[in-house]
Amino acid sequence: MTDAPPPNKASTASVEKFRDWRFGLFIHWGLYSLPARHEWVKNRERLTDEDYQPYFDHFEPDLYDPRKWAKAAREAGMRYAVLTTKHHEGFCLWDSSVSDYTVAKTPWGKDLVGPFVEACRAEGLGVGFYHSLIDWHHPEFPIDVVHPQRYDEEAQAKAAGRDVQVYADYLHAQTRELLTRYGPIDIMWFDFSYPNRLREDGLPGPGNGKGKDEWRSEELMAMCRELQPDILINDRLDIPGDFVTPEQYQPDGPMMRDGQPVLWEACQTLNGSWGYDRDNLDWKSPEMLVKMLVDSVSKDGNLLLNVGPTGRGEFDPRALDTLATIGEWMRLHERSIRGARPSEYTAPVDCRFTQKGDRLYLHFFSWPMGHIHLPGLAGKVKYAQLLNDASEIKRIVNDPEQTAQNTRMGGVSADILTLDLPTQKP
Ligand code: FUL
Repeated sequence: MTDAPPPNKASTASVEKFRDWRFGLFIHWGLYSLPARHEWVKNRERLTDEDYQPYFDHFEPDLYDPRKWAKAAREAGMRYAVLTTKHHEGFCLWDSSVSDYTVAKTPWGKDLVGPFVEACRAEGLGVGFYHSLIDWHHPEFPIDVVHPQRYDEEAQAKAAGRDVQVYADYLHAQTRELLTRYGPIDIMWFDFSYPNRLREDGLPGPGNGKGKDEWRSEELMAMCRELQPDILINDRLDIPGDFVTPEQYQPDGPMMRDGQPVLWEACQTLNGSWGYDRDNLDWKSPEMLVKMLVDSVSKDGNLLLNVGPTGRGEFDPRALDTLATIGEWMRLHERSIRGARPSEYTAPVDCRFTQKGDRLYLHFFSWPMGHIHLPGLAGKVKYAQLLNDASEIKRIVNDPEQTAQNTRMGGVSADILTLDLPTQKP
């Protein structure tokens, strides 16, 4: 007999699996990949449904090969992938039986989600579905104050007659389809909770706190767990989920909820957009992204790194290069990431510790050129080596010079372990 998880919480096994993965791929793909100017283009440019229709009429990703995506993720050292089944624009990447606004009705004409799930499974990746709670296309979606084209009076009046429960039924039916058609799914990544704030002009803003009533969040979450008992659900339904999702920032330390540590995953873009954004030049360097990964793991979190495929279904070469460079780093340093946890020791400035069993990994964000002093670690480290080539690092315990310096400076600690490092960063 297996232990059924409590209805409001994922099982410990699912939580630990997710913690061990540490690094995942986020994929934002939809009609917005065609205008190629950010996934919020419909909102940002106040595009009407009519303006947006050409993207539906021209959606034909003839180069779509999710095995290539899954392979690129695997080689980058990622262990799971989360795909946008539907983003805020409302377009469905699968042949939903409750909507005509699906890939099945575009020139492409067939399901994209099933092949994605199969490809991930073939590469041994966990699978997650991102699903937007808001919908700029559905006729009964209530007044959407974050979608400025509906701020005008005419739109407000129209929205007043909308039946939010019809939309909630639709949302629930779609979630049910996603969780029954494709076998076991590891993660349900709903998006998003309305931020709790007023608009600048003082009118009630998106922070009306009504999300969970509009979406019937508790019922929705219970259904997900009933259909997929091992699933993990994020925190964007306006009720607590299994993990929290800091977006585009690294938290200061392990994340807490009600005074207790909480499972977390930072999501980050490769550039200034989640969807494919052709002209965006704001790319993060692979080095910066590796630091984000290390930083997350050192604080007991995961990193979900995003790629926005093109309208033809490929990853931009710049994204592939970045993933390959991260993969090269992971090839040599994966042991310090996969399954690793934070350490009880405090790392020196500009360094991070991760730990697995009795192995302590010290990561340098800037190379100290010579040696580094680790207070409190003398006598605790039996052997030290560089991770990339296993070459020995000489250890000096309570270096007399260092001790003298400490004494001159007021004495920091008597238990200093000094590591003798190459002057050149390996
Ligand atoms: C946000 C969305 O509005 C963005 O487009 C993106 O999907 C990000 C992960 O979540 O809330």
